[in-house]
Amino acid sequence: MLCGLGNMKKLLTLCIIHQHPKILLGMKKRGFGAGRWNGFGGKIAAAETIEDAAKREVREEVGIKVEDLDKMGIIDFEFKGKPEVLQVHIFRSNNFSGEPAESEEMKPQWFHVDEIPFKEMWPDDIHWLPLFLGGKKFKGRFLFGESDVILEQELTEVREI
Ligand code: 6OG
Repeated sequence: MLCGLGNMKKLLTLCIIHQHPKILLGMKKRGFGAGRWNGFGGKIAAAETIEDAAKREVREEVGIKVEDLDKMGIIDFEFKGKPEVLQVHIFRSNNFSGEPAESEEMKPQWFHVDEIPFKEMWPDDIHWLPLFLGGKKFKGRFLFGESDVILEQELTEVREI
């Protein structure tokens, strides 16, 4: 965890399996973001690389093993009035072993890229998922206000992440 002048960054992973034209999402059943479709991911444990954390979270939440991860983006999420910044490291994988299975945290489902349930996702997703699906890398920052309304946003395509 990085601590600076009054702000704290909490690193999180988010992994979306993309086998064109489908993506695998999970309905979050509990905790932060419950009731929304999202990729799989979570916190980084001590002595774990961000990529290892991403693989572990996918295994724990949907029961599959991913080998090759591409890092596609990094987004800082801020919530008005809260000092904590969530820095989410976003990965893509197009292959895995095992069968996606429901866990205590997530109920998985495949979606065609033309039928992504944006209304039941975090409101930032509609902005960066098109870049992700197009194989573009990006960096961004979103500031959320009450009821998870986006107050400010920055999103830039980058060459290297
Ligand atoms: P746990 O707290 O359950 O991990 N996450 C977000 N994902 C999107 N698309 N938008 C956001 O906007 C997000 N904030 C957090 C990161 C939380 C999971 O939710 C993701 C993690 O995969 C605010 O351990």
